[in-house]
Amino acid sequence: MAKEPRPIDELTIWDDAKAMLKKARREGVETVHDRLDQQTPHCKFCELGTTCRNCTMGPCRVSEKRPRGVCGADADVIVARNFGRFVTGGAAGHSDHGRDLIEVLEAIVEGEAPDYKITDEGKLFRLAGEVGIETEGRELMAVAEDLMECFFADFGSRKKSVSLLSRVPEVRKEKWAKLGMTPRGVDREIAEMMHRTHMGCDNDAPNTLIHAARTALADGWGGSMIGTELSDVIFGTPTPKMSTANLAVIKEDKVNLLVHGHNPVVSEMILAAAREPEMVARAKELGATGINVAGLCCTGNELLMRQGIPMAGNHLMTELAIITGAVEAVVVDYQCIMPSLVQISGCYHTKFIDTANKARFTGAIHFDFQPRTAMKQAREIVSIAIEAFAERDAGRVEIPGEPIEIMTGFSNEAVIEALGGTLDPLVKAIADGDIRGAVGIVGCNNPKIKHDSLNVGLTKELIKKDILVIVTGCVTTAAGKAGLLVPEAIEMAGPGLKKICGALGIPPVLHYGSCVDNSRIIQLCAALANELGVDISDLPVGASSPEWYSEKAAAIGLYAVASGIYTHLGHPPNILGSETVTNLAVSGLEDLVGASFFIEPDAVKTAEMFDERIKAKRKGLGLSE
Ligand code: XCC
Ligand code: SF4
Repeated sequence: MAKEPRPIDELTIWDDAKAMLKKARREGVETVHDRLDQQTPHCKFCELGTTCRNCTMGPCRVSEKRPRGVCGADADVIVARNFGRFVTGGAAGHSDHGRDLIEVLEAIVEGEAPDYKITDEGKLFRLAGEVGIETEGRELMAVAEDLMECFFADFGSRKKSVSLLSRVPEVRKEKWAKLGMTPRGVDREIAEMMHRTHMGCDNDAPNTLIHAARTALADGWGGSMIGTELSDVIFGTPTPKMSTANLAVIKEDKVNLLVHGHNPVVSEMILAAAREPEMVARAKELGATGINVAGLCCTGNELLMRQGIPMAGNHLMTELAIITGAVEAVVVDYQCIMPSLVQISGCYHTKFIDTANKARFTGAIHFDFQPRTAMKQAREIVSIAIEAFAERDAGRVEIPGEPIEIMTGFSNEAVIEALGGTLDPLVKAIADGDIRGAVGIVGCNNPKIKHDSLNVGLTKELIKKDILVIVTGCVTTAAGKAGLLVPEAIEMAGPGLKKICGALGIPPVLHYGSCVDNSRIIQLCAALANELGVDISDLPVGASSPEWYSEKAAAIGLYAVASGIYTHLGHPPNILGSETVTNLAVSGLEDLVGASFFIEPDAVKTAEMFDERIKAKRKGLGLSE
């Protein structure tokens, strides 16, 4: 018997989402929430992490009654192996994205990417300097070539550590070295995890988890960081700017093209093509007033940060955006793109276009997007969107609400510039207790959690306590829609934050970019620690992913913890079937790396936990609570 669908009010906190969920039910369109109902209750073994499918003597499910798999692996080993592979999947995703940026840089250096260029030359030289490349008196392209080689080598097996570890405080690096946690090469750690978790290899749960942390660190300080930095080099380092968010950024009178996925290599070019006069002219011929490129998820964040495009929604809004009936095309690259978007597009006039050979969707229009032909392909893609405008059924269009203002573009470079060129004013504000600490709230939506309730709830609780919040990924749109990403949001903050942010004219919640841009946050933490001459774990900072769902989020969480940052998750990963693994995650890691995870589904309690932690760390630094 089919289950009753859950009441729409329980699914999301947003009016735009509710309106589209109602429309979906009216029009018989299935969404992620319906499918969650079909899939629950989930398999208990899988939830606990105690299933193993790593060989064909199994699959095995272990429990109190049957404590060992066919090979003899117990729950600790199985859970650790599963979690290790889970984190590794995330590290691979971010890092392969980072590699794609190195390949674009390579194509630029070789003169094979006529439509891309080095936009931030100063940043390229600075980066080269940081990784020990000679820059004095050298040509831009020669330095770019060396940097490209250096970053490619960070993926391999010939280094003792990835190059951007140059940013990490010495004490932290010593800790990692002692633990065997120093990330050597991105692909190496990923491959080694697959090796270790083969039957008959690493059968000691803590040892597997140490390598999981090393793999995550290779992501955070390697693949992700390279992704962020080279995106800045190629497309420009973000600076503060205003934009808008929610479904109302979709315009009834325009050709609406949504970019979705993660990599700006595709979406930047789509935006450039959509801005060409010939394209706009064709859209007008068909009766539109122009072309509107809006973002979903992280490629949306990338373009929001650098180009100020509006944000249509986060993860759980992606299906709903199409249900407005006003979207001509969804253009995707990779990661977090629900395959259901193909079916939903098919219910409307929407063209679903994929662009990566490594992320194809059955039923999509496919482009093998390449640096050499990028602009030509982008024009073809935009043309498909424009022509689709003629097929739109005006009777099925419903765009809810009004767009909300947001401020974006806070790269570390932009923050330091706003502070007058150094971190000193920030250090002083922390020392004075005006800013008591900072928490990065990052990550996803998950249909198991009322959409954005925790993302928004926690952000509000923290700023009340004078804790600066930095957001990335899908939390961005959540914070934005809640009115937290504008300077006026200081009214919701505590007195200290109100004073500092008010003086600087910035919001108490800073948008720092996409998921790979969490590397900006750890870089900031490292810079603060270096400035104070302490370890990252001594800082009054934290991280949180309240509504996470993805392997990538687990990798981010683990590199944050391994970097010394106390990290909250709104619900646990599938590890509870092993006491050893669970205890290590929520307390044991504290002894090893000076930080651990904590799991808490309630926003108020979570904020209290952060508050306690920040008090303790402030005390440790000799500061007032
Ligand atoms: Fe994906 Fe990055 Fe999560 Fe959003 S936040 S659902 S991972 S798009 Ni990274
Ligand atoms: Fe079962 Fe061991 Fe094979 Fe896993 S590796 S499926 S526990 S026999």
